[in-house]
Amino acid sequence: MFKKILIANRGEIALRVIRTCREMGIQTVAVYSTADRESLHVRFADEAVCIGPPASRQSYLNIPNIISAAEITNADAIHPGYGFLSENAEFSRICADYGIKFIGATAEQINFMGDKATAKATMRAAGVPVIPGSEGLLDSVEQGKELAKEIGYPVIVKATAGGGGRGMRIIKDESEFQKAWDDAKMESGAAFGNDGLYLEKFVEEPRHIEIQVVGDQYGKVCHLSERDCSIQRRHQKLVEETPSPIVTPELRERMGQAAIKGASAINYEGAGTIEFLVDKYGEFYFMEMNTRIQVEHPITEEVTNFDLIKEQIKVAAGEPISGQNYTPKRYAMECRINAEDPANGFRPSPGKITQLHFPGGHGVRIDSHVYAGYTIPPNYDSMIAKIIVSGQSREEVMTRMKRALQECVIEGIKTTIPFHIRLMDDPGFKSGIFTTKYLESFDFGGL
Ligand code: MV4
Repeated sequence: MFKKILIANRGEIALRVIRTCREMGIQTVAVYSTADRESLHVRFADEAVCIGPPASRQSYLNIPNIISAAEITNADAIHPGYGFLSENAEFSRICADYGIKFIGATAEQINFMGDKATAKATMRAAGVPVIPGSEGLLDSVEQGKELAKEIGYPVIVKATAGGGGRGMRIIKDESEFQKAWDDAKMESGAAFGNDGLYLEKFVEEPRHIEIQVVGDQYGKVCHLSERDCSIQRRHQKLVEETPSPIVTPELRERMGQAAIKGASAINYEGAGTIEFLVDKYGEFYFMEMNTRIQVEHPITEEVTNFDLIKEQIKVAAGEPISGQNYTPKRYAMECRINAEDPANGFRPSPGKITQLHFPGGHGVRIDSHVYAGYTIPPNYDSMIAKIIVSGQSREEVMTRMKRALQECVIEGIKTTIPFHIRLMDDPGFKSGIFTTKYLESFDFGGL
């Protein structure tokens, strides 16, 4: 087992990793930017190293500084959390070169899954259902139009280097094709330095459902069922829940087996997520694979009793997994509390938290790094807390979540709490029948 892990991240996920390390008897090293001197991850870690100024590029994305911090503290592994360097192939490779275990995917796996057309081809070859479309990249706009005519409009062109909704365009008919193509090419070239595009049938009003997998170094992969992440706004998830209200035991079994096939095909080791779109007919299709721990991992922990960070660390250290798939018996939901104003287009609201009280009680878990008197820096992600609630039914979880949200006091900044309270009372949300477009027509007025 590792003796010392450096956490190459900040905020709640840095704390989350430190907590599990402490329980496992593993020493921890925090790294921090000058904006995060007063952060809890710095105080809770056994050691802390300043790695640069506030800008992410110069601190949390600064590979030489992070490797130096690991070298001088003698860390034998690095946990990258989510975001930042968690899916950076170069960083994974450099850690390996320095003999530091990267608790995440190999450089090869990250490159494979980071190129979406390649990822899709790999999954298709492994027998995972994929959305009908081009085989690999499109060579020309003419080829794209030809294919679109065959499979039928609407179609979508996507940047192979994209993901999370960037560099894609929906095309309703052939007259829109040229402009959508030019725009997507331009945008992806500028954003990713790679303007390769592929084409798919556009799936209308889907649900976003992802399967959590864990693999070990001996080729065994298990799945821990799904998370429904359909409640999101502009590709930012706001609420996640498990089990999904629309996933039947039969669908779960098929999606779970597909996820295992996909992860096994790339010898996946560690915690990963296979994202699927589920259409209105209940058909599911591979969308992307995330080779990191995700923000919403706690809802899976609450229903399975696994500590997913501990699983990541154990498999990275070479321990085998039991290989049991999971069938849900409980319910869990997460609300992301962001320092944003939901009444004004979710505009960021950094600043000082003057008063703070987090909810507690039966079935309530808070993952957060903030405290009364903490100043939220403007440089990073606006998420300040996750309220995670579990219970015996979806109804119980929604009631408990509303109670927890009402108990929560955060003064000095605006937060997404008023939105979440309204959502817990919303008939459409309560029905369990909604799509990824749900928030497009949600009334955010007067929050
Ligand atoms: C799609 C799609 C419909 N049809 N692909 C959005 C993020 C990126 N991972 C892919 N995305 C989509 N791909 C086809 N062929 C609709 C989306 C999409 C979406 C997916 C999941 C959750 C929210 C979404 C919001 C808008 C579009």
